Amino acid sequence: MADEDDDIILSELDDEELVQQMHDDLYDGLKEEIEEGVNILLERGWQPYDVLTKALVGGMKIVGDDFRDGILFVPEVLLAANAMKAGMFILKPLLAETGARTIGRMVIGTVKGDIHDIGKNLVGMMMEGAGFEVVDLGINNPVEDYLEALEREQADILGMSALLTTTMPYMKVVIDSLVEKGLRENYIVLVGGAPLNEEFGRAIGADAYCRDAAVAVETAKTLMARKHNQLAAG
Ligand code: B1M
Repeated sequence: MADEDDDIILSELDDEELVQQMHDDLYDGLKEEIEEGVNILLERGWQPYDVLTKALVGGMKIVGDDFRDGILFVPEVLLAANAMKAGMFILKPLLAETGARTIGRMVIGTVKGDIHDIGKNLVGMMMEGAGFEVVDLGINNPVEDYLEALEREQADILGMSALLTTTMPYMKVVIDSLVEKGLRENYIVLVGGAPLNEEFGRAIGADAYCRDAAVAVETAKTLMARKHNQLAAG
């Protein structure tokens, strides 16, 4: 695909063609082209959130489908992920600009055994954009890391991400640990990741399963407001 794309001048494409081309470029792991595409859309007045969801997340969905179907393999998917991250890097400060005051502090990390971090990073970015403070623990976190960070950061919210059916049960290990230590009620626990669903969130004792980053923000706001009301009521 790269050869035939050599002559394409991104700035000459209309919005729809450009988004389509960015999906192709993400698929091909073309980091610089993705950066250029993101900048062009922003210059054309696109909202950062729309660039993120339509051009980047939309493109990653195609990568995911072909990975699942054995058309793409780990090295290609890694390149696509790097290109996606480069685009997210440009959008991050712009998404954060919309936030005003701190409405809560969240510790977030991908669980032990799992190295997927794009979705988790996106949630962190959107939470910051909405006015939360976010402490990102990165990937492959054992229960001790979560517990230590929650205490150290005096966090309100624990966010956990898992993208593998083999790693999602680890979320329950973390929640059970909070229960055992009598700390569960101190935190709002939100979980997310492609293989999860609401039923799983309920079954492991999370406060909520969040389908995507926007839902994570809305859920965090609602549950924080409820927490403040409960505290005020004594
Ligand atoms: Co992986 N991988 N991968 N992978 N990978 C999946 C998850 C998979 C579904 C692909 C497939 O088969 N279709 C499959 C899992 C199958 C399963 O468990 N049922 C899979 C596999 C099998 C694997 C390996 C085992 C492959 C191998 O080695 N043979 C391996 C595992 C490594 C490990 O973790 N130990 C592996 C490796 C990799 C790469 C390293 C190549 C790369 C990760 C790079 C990186 O993250 N830095 C990768 C990628 C990129 C994917 C896919 C293609 C894309 C994931 C992604 O970034 N999506 C993925 C396919 C898919 O998901 N369809 C796949 C975009 C992102 C924006 O969406 O992460 O879902 P997502 O996040 C969303 C929501 O889920 C939610 O909000 C986000 C934003 O809207 N959300 C949260 C996520 N976390 C949240 C936390 C919250 C709230 C909401 O907290 C409050």
